[in-house]
Amino acid sequence: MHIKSVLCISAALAGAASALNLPKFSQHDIDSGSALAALNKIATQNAMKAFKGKCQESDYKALFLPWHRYLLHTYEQQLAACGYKGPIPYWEWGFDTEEDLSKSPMFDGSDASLGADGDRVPHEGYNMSYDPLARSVPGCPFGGLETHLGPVLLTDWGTSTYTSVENPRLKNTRCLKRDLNSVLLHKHANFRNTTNLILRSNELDIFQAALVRAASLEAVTHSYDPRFAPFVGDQGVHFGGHVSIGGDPAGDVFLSSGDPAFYLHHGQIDRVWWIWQNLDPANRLYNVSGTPTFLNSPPTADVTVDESIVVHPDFPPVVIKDFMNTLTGDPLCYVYI
Ligand SMILES: *[C@@H]1O[C@H](CO)[C@@H](O)[C@H](O)[C@H]1NC(C)=O
Ligand SMILES: *[C@@H]1O[C@H](CO)[C@@H](O)[C@H](O)[C@H]1NC(C)=O
Ligand SMILES: *[C@@H]1O[C@H](CO)[C@@H](O)[C@H](O)[C@H]1NC(C)=O
Ligand SMILES: [Cu+2]
Repeated sequence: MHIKSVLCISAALAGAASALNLPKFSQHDIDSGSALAALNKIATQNAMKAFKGKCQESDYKALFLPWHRYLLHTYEQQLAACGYKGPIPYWEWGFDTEEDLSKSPMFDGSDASLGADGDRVPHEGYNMSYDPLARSVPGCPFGGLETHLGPVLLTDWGTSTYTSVENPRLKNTRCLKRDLNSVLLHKHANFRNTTNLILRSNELDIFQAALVRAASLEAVTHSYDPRFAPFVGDQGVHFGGHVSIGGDPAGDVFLSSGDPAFYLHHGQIDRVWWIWQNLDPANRLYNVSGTPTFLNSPPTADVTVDESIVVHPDFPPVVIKDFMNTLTGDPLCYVYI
């Protein structure tokens, strides 16, 4: 969303790259983000080639990616109803992995940010700051924003235990908190992580597993059925973005969308999927893989693009197929740049 921040490609990677006719990237290109920008550009060119100019103004597994794309779409519609005419920006994690996240344009307290870094409260656990947004500079964007649901599964700072309330649907008003952590972002969502995820995942099921719950790309490929790889060890960019925002409710697996930063993080998730799709649209644009149940429990049939996804409670079910291609104009009409 903001502008600023030794060649040793493996045999597998070189093979993958040449199959798609991609340029060869040096390690420096990959680590600096210029490879990711180049991949985005190729994906945009491919997407525009198929574009016929008819756009008008206007859970995990197979569903994970299209479902969140629909969620972002509903959010954008809600923002438009409130007078916001722009698109949802994406959070390019790679720009924010070297410095303290409080210096990120996302979180620096400037007018265009999503709030400032609050007072630091030392704590154990990830050993990072604990930033209660409510205590941040008066007048800062979202300062004092309240959250009402849950918690459902909220990490207790300094421990590996969780807080939950008996009925998470009851109103439980408290101030939004964050626990910004660029170390975790660097560990899971640096430019190398994101670019390798795109370059090395030739199959959708590998891509999904590595993005959402990778032990590592290698473990996904060799140790598990990628469709059902468990959440263990070194997780992927999706986890990285979530935990580096942290706090309440962003650190709650079930309620993380209560922090406005969620939508910029998932904007980037959608962008990464979009780039991956549009590097090979003939094979990837309409491909879904997996089953609709979490970790396939209970076992269910493979999902197809003719099935529906639902974002409760205010939006109608939509057919997955309509959310695979972002350039049909019905309903989606966007590219990433
Ligand atoms: C936590 O950070 C403090 C200050 O940087 C450091 O002194 C301490 O050793 C760290 N603790 C752990 C467990 O890493
Ligand atoms: C879709 O992805 C799955 C999993 O990666 C793969 O097995 C299947 O062949 C792909 N289908 C198409 C049409 O590319
Ligand atoms: C992400 O990058 C970090 C640092 O380069 C590395 O330690 C980690 O294993 C990578 N994660 C994955 C899933 O590749
Ligand atoms: Cu998420």
